[in-house]
Amino acid sequence: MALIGNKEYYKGIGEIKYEGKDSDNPLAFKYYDSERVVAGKTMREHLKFAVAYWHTFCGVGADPFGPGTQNFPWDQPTDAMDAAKEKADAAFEFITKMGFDYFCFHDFDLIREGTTLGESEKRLSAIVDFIAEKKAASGVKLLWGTANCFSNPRYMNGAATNPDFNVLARAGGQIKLAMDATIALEGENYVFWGGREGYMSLLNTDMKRELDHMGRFLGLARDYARSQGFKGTFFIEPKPMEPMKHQYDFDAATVIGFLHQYGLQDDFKLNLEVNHATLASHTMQHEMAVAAAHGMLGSVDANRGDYQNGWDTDQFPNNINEVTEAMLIFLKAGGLRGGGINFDAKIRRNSTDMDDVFHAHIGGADIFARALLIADRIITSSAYDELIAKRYSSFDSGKGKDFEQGKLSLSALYDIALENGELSLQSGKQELFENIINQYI
Ligand code: XLS
Ligand code: NI
Ligand code: NI
Repeated sequence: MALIGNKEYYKGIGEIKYEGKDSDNPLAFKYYDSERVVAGKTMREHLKFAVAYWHTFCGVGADPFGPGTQNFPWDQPTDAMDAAKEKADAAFEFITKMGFDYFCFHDFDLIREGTTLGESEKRLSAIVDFIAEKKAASGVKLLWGTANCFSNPRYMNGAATNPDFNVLARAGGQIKLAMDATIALEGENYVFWGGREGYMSLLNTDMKRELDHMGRFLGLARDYARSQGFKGTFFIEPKPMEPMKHQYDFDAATVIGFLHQYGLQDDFKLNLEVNHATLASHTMQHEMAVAAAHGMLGSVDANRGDYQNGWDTDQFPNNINEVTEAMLIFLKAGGLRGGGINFDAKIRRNSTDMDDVFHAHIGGADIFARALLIADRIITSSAYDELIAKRYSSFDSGKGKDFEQGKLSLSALYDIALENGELSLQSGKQELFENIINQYI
């Protein structure tokens, strides 16, 4: 395959191809057959896999107990622009070798932040020009861009919810530039993950004022992007905590309420992340069902947490039962509203070979492809849909239908209850449902 830069970073690894489940080639897809049609669309169209710039090309494996373990050649140059170009070369080499169509970034994943906002602006616009050429040459697209308004110490008390107006203004300036970069790279969506929008202690926090600021701020950001011709969707990515003790974008239900409160519901949808769902004591399926019920199932950050310790470990997905249940909701919702499946996941600190990140993304793509196939078979060939319909069939006709159509009062319910007398129990049949999932896996 043709390399775009002149150096090869992932040496000895070619384009990853589909070889089927009986292949014993570890560097091949076993289930992700990009052009295979499932439920009316190719796997490529359904899944829109994206590589997360931050984990795959910036994260070097540091943890609170020790420094990074992965020494990337593109981090060597001392000049910011040289390092950023090398990183982009490596990124496009990796994404094209994987055969994926998309990537996602934070502003300062692309290039190191400058010492002033003006310097950062120059750096960003130079690297955006460079990446625009690589995009055009490779056909790789931008699923979404975002701004990192949580790492720099200036944001320790939040960005849009900072009690200091000047920090809020700085975040505004930074997000304007991140939106400019996203628009210049033809980003299909723009994400807000409020990394420090929340509080460490409620004692020093005026919650109502902070929420009002965040609502107004997001409206300004939307208006700016729209004025620049951005037609894509804005996504909020819920997460209940970490780094803050409590974050305002707690979960899907909280964010949907917030969006309606501040009049943002027509432009914003949700980008849901598996490990954020579990941190909120939900399953990913729950979060997706909540979003889908409101027409706001926008995009997915795919990863998984650790079942024993519960942290935001951002591991690559590999639990077929969970992903199958998620893909059932995905298919029933008619897919994602504008987004895709972004692998917001990192290899472990002790995974230090250059091929480890390939194994990680191959596994991630395969588990989603396999789950998509299984979910489609459950919907088309099993009794699953029929069983659910049966549970609700009392609303399909008669008084149940009248209720759904708004034709009954509470007194009418009283009359029906009197007339019915004692009711027989209706089983939820949970074990039967669980067995169907298992049978089709
Ligand atoms: C962190 C978030 C972050 C967002 C983008 O937990 O998942 O990576 O996806 O800022
Ligand atoms: Ni996360
Ligand atoms: Ni994420």
